[in-house]
Amino acid sequence: MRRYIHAGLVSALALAAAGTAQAAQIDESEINHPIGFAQRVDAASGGMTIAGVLGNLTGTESDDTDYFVFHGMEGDVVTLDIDGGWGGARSVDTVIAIFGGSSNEMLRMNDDASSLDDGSTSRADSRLDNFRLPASGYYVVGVSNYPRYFMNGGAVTNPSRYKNGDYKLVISGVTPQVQQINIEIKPGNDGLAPINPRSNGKIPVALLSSTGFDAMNVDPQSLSFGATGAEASLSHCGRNGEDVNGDGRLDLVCHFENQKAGFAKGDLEGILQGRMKYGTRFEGRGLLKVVPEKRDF
Ligand SMILES: [Ca+2]
Ligand SMILES: [Ca+2]
Ligand SMILES: [Ca+2]
Ligand SMILES: [Ca+2]
Repeated sequence: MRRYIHAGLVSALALAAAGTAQAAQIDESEINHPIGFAQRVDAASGGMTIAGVLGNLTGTESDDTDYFVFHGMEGDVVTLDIDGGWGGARSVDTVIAIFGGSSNEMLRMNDDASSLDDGSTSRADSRLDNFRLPASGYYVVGVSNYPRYFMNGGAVTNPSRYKNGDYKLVISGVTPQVQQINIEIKPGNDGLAPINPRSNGKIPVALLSSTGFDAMNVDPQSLSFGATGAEASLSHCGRNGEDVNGDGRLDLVCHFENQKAGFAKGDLEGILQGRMKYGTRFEGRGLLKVVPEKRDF
């Protein structure tokens, strides 16, 4: 599990969940097994629906187990719910479990739900209700089929008895993470980046990759930048990464419309906000100085 934890370089702050936000839809991306290859999933709203398939939907059945990893906060009360496994394209009797800690200790497991829910036609669909996360960090959800039960560490019993089918995994109750990243406004400029709010130009901003943040996995369309961070000022991002600060990692340079960024006299920093392709939100702040035309002084 430790491989998912970014050595404390990434600070996370809890953000109140937006109650009205819709659950994110995420497609499973193989190869997401064994447990060390779990697919990273996160949602800005704290709720997500993952569309997955155990093995093949037609033809010969194959050996498949699916693992997904998300970040949650201590005290989050999380529900993991399988829908449509039974009665899907190829009915499969699912088993799910949640793992945590550096050795992927199995924290809870369910085969058949204790009651039917809206998304399921059979209790063969698994559901783990109200699991309280014991600590802030990364948790792995495993999806398997009966009678391949999970064990500590993430492997399954009866490995040869695989069954295939599609399913939806609904994860709810997770506090969304906001990752803090480093940015550089007007990279290459020594000292404070000068911003003239009246300019019709664009402001380049470098999103700096680090141990825990790969700028090349940013969803460019999600970016906003300006005085508050919410300004829809994006013009475009570079197609390819470039190593702006010479640390050997590719950074992403994006350009924002100066006038839409909303800077005014007295502003001391610019705020960038966005999301990773896998859903995690991030924010970065950079120094600047506003330099109005001389007649304003
Ligand atoms: Ca799969
Ligand atoms: Ca898999
Ligand atoms: Ca269900
Ligand atoms: Ca089951």
